[in-house]
Amino acid sequence: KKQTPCTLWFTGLSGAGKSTIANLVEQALYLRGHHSFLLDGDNVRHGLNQDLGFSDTDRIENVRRVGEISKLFNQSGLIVLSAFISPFRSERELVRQLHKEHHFIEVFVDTPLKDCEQRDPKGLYKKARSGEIKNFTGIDSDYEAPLNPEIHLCPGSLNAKQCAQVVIDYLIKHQFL
Ligand code: GGZ
Repeated sequence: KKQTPCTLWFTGLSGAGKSTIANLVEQALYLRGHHSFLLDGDNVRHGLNQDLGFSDTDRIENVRRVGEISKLFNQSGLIVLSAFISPFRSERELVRQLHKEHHFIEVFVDTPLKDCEQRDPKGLYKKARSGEIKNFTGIDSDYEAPLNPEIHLCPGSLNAKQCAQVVIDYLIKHQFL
């Protein structure tokens, strides 16, 4: 089915819902007959980027590599969904510049820290608070929220399925699908 390749770049805190929403968008794209590829910590940090940790320098390199991979998949015609905290504005801007004009779609998954910390599905915030994990985003490592994202999702007021629908509607409205 006809599609314009683009990268949906999901950014937000750990536990914000990036991967959950990205997975639902991918499912919806598949059902509509589109070809996409999802990149997240699970398939990238265990393989290509297994040499990287969570220092600022390593996160910057993580995001840079994922940006380059996203671009390559775009060039092969795919819609890419990348779900990484990607905490720094400047690296997200670099990834935007790598992409063809208007083909980088920043999706801010705006779940407040207190909500992420309350849910804490993997117990990581608890460990970060106790000092067992260092450099944890939102606790002792920065998160720079997007200033002007193409899509701003508030999972506090919409469920994951509704958030995914907002993304699909954006793609249709801007003629990517
Ligand atoms: C943040 C960490 C950390 C630290 C491990 N800080 O909720 P999760 O578990 O599944 O998602 C988080 C994931 C973040 O990896 P990213 O590649 O998205 O980060 S970045 O874009 O900043 O490079 C979390 C887990 O890894 N995790 N230690 N210190 N998240």
